[in-house]
Amino acid sequence: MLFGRLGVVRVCLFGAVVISGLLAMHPALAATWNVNGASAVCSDAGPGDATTPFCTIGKGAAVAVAGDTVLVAPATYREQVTAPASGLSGMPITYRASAPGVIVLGTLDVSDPLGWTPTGTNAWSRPYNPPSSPSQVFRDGVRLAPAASATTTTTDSFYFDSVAKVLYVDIGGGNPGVGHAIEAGARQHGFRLDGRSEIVVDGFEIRAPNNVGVRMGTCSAITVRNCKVSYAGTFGMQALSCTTPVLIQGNDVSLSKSEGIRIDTSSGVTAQGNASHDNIEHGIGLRRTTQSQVLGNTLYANKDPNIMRSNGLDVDVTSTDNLVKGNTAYGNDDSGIQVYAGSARNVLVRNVSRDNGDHGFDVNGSTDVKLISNTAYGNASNGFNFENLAINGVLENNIAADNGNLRGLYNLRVGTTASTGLVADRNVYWKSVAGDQVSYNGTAYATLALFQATGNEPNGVEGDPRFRNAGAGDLHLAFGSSALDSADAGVAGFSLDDHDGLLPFDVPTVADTGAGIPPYADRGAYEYQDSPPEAALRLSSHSGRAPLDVTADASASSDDVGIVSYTFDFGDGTQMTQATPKASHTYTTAGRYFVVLTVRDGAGLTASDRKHLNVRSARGATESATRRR
Ligand SMILES: [Ca+2]
Ligand SMILES: [Ca+2]
Ligand SMILES: [Ca+2]
Repeated sequence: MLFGRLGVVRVCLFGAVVISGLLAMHPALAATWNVNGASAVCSDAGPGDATTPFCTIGKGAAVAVAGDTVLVAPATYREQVTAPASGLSGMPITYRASAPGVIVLGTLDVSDPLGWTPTGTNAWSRPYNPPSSPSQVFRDGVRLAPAASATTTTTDSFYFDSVAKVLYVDIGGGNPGVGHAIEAGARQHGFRLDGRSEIVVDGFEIRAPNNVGVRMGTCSAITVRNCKVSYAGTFGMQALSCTTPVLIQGNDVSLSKSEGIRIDTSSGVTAQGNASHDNIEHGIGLRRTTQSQVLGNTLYANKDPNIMRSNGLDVDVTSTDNLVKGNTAYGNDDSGIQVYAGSARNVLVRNVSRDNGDHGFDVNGSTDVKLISNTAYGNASNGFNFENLAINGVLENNIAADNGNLRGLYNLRVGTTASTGLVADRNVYWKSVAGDQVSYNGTAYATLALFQATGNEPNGVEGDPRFRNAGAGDLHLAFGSSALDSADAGVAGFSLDDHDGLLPFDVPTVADTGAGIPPYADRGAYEYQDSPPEAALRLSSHSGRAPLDVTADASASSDDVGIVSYTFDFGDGTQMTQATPKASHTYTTAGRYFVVLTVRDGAGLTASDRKHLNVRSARGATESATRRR
């Protein structure tokens, strides 16, 4: 960056506290503080410029004021970054990784064999007194189990005596440091942003803190994006008692001992486009949180090996009035998305929940929850489940397919205390094997028609949604789906843009039986989009003497909506575009030609096919030396 400006700012910074006021008037003076823990010449006593960077992120944090950037180069930083100051509106303090590989590590290396002493059991011990008592210890990157005492360790476990400050590690008898990398928890958090506002944290890799990867307590105006958090001792990220705006975006959070992302007692928090997976508890958890948004996250493989309790998304403990849109939850041990315990008036729209260990969508003890345009497929229990006084639910425009097949369960279950006020309409039900579609108010219904006799689902459909490739997790709709052009776009909570951000497409060959505007929106999380055509060309002849008559036949070409034009390029300068699939042409000159067919559908999507052709000289004529291609 601009060294001249940096120089000016540095002079100012070393000058006085009034700098933040000056910067507010002169935002162009914002400084960049360089940190490079891998540099041989780094110094926390130096200027923090590109030539002599700081060694620690903490030093950059200590000097940064509103508008500044702490730019951190790739290295491993064994520190907790505690933000000591807030930015100002429009002038945040930005912590940014300059490239991938900026690792904020929460552990200390205790691999040195001489540091360990044998005990009377298989455990070895060493004095250990880090800033934060270890909640976890790793052998060669693998978490050891916590033991209850120093004398009851088992193989691959640890115990920390927090009074005597002694760490015990049991790897089955040997010295833990011989042939192994042992890392023990030493710092509470990766980043701690408590009480701060106007902070941006961007691009860091945060590993194995004793507690939280990125901790945001009593915060506002915080953005945490593009970070990778793994092996947090509790939550990968935690927003506690935060107020709008807080943006948690584009992060990858995994292997937390608790939830990947926890949002607690907050409002106006947006979690968007994150991947949260392989955590021991939920991918994302909301508690006591309102007016927040969970958008477009991918939540998978969250699982506690000891008990089924881990959901992709858990909206829980009076978390009301939130928007849950466009998320994908799959392969979680418990339900994909659940709304629990007094979490009223949440709107779930355009989400996909598939192949989870319990329900696709589970609404329990929470009233007035709207489930609009979601897709539930292949979940072990019910696709959509309402129970325990989850009254006044709204279920419209959803697809429920092949849920509960192996457990004798249902695409939709509404328990006896949850049926009051239910509005269920315009959903698609499908089972590819025998089984009841619905359980409603204590009665099972084998078909949608039988369920419709209860007065529900006047516009429901029982039919194959024709997912593109359900076995591979692709639940986009294929042509001929039972979900096409039939959703109610006027229902409260409906989203015109689908799970992928695409708008409804009107399939001309499918009658528009939807309601609202437009009347051709589709049911489920995805809007069917026009597919490109397939071109297929046949020639009546591939060789012969000039003059050679050839008919090009494109009638085996196809399109989901219909081909509107066929273009034939015969390769000798003759080209024709027409609405019919056959064209004839006479070659008069010997040569080798390619005939190219291009078909175009009504949306302008094209596809091509080509065939080659050999025209020999006319009988008696000298073999032409002219050969084309
Ligand atoms: Ca449509
Ligand atoms: Ca249509
Ligand atoms: Ca098409």
